[in-house]
Amino acid sequence: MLTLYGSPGSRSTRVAWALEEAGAEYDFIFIDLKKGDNKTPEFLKLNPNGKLPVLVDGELVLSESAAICTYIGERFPASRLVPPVEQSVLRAHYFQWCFFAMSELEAPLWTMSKHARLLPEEQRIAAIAPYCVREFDKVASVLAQHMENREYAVGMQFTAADILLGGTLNWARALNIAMPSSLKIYAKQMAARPALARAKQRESLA
Ligand SMILES: N[C@@H](CCC(=O)N[C@@H](CS)C(=O)NCC(=O)O)C(=O)O
Repeated sequence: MLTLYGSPGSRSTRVAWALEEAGAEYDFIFIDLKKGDNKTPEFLKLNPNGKLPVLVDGELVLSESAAICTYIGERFPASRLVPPVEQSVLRAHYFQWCFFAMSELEAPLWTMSKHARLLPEEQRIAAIAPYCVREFDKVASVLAQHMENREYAVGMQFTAADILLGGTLNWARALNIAMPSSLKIYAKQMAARPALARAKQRESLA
C-alpha cells in the first residue's frame, strides 16, 4: 500500500492527482502545516527538509512532487503518465517540461506567495510581487507558444508533466495573474480532470 503525506491546497494535491489518474490505492495522512506537524522528529525522518508531499511505498520514502509524480507514472505504467524508455524523444520532452514547471514556472509564484503570506511579516518584501509577475509572464509566454494548438504538453497524451504545468497554472490563476489565452484554456482543461476532483475530495476528507 502506498501512503501519501499531505495537506489540502498544498503540492501534495499534485501527487494525489497522479495517484487518482493511475487508479492507485493509497492511504492519505494529513500533515497540519499550521500546527508544525511537518517539523516533528517523526516527519523529519521521512523528509529532513520538513516539506510536503512525501510518498511511502514499502521501503521507498520519496519527497519532491515532480519526482513522486514520475515515480507513480513508472510504478503504474498502464496509466501512461510517463513515456516509456523506448520512446526516448517523448521521454526527453517529458523531463524537459517537468523541469520547466518546477524551476521556471513555479519559482516566481512560490517567491510571491512566500512574500505575500507565508514568511513572518518582518521578512516579507512587498515590492517583490511585480518582479515575480514579470518573471512569470516571461516563462508563461514560452509555454503559451508551445501550447498553441496542442492539448497536452508532451506528444498527444496526458502525462504527469500536465499535472505539474496545469497545477502550477491554476496556482497562478488563484493568485489572479493574467496569462495568454492558450494557457487559460489549457489550465481550465487540466482543472476539469475528474482525477483532480477525486484527489481534492480525498485530501479534504482526511
Ligand atoms: N520542491 C518541493 C517543494 C515542497 C514544498 O515547499 N511544500 C510546502 C507545501 S506546498 C511545504 O511543505 N511547506 C512547509 C514548510 O516550508 O515549512 C516539492 O515540489 O515537493
